[in-house]
Amino acid sequence: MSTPTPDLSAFWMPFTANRYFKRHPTLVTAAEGAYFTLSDGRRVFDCLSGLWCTPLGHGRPEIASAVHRQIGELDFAPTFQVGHPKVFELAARIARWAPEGLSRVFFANSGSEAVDSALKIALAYHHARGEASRVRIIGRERAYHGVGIGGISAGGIGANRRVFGALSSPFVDHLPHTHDPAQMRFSRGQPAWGAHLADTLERLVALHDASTIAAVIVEPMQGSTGVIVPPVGYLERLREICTRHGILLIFDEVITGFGRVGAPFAAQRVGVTPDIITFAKAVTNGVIPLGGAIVHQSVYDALMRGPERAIELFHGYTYSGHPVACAAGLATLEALEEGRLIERSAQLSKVLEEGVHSLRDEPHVIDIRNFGLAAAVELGAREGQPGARAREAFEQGVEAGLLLRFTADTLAVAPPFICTEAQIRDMVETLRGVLRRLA
Ligand code: PXG
Repeated sequence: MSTPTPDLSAFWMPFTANRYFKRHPTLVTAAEGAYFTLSDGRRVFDCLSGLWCTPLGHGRPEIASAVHRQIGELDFAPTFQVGHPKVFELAARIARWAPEGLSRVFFANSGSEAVDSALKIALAYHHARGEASRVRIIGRERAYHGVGIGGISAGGIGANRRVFGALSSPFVDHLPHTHDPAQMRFSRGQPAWGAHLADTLERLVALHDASTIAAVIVEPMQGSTGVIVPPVGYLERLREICTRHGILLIFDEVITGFGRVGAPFAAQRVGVTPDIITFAKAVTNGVIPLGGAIVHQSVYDALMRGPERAIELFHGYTYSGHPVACAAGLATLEALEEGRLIERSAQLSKVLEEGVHSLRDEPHVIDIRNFGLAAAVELGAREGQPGARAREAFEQGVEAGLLLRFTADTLAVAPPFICTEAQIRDMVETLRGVLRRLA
């Protein structure tokens, strides 16, 4: 059964080639489990769990009924000066999942807001401790921290920063990214080479002085720029240098949080505890927007000073801790726990690793990377047409029954935790067919 195409002109699509899309539209009209249905009735496998945000698969009845119940009971309540029970419950539940010590949760509505909140908390922390000169943020090349002003300042994607320079913070610097194909091409999981790249932080400290640096923010695994996996020992070394210089370490876990890398957070997977973790996406299984920052007790405590009736942090959103989002979050975390889905994610990641690395000798493949239940297949760019080959793979993927994600010439997959081993193997075999048909 096919659904008629509406007038496409009014919606200005985000991060999309609007004119091209509107001439070649792909419309998604329904979703169930690990599949989307397109407007022409075809089903495609949801290779990236939405945009990394639906690990439990689509159409979960327990989340739908929690949301429905919540709207009937309390559709909105402010969290400025008053509270409602579910926001406290969800904060406590998230804190229970977080590494030891990260016990305070600030809510926002998206990953971008989560990042901006975390950066503001870092500045406020140093200010409260009498170190107001610590205003500089250290990000990393190829980092994606969303599109807020803080996020683009710390982020490392030229196109996201270039036009907006006047709005972004001048008090930033960047670590080098860790991807060196000559050293790590086709690594399985964490590359053995590259821990020393963290030492650049020492050079940035020497250059700017620790007294000007508030925080280092990194994605433990860089997701949106093509699954760049942390070298063994790299995050450990960043932690050590930050601690030595009184710099806060922020892990942006908007993609890696809630099981994607086989542990509640990447922090636990690699055994490194940051001072702040940002999250969004999977916390509600993508059903209702929600994000936030999980903050170490000591950072929170440093701000709980001054007169008891005074606001400690001048920051927050109308929808910080929206009751409907909290209901969706509680139902999602309950389902992740009940279904032992993080263990399942870890289990499936082995099948994904075997599968994607079997594509090594297929046409155009120049690198394959994987970490947890996420992987990337990088293709050689077509002469003078960067991105064209991956776009063709994306389009052929849809024809073959896969909704892939591409960035430049890299294809990314991060299937839902509820899928079967057979579905992952099928996804890989379908992708193999697509690669063989590429020009
Ligand atoms: N931090 C990280 C690490 C992200 O990956 C954000 C912040 C921003 O989140 P919001 O909710 O403001 O979009 C992100 C978002 C992709 C893709 O295809 C990745 C993201 C968003 C859209 C697509 O890899 N990451």
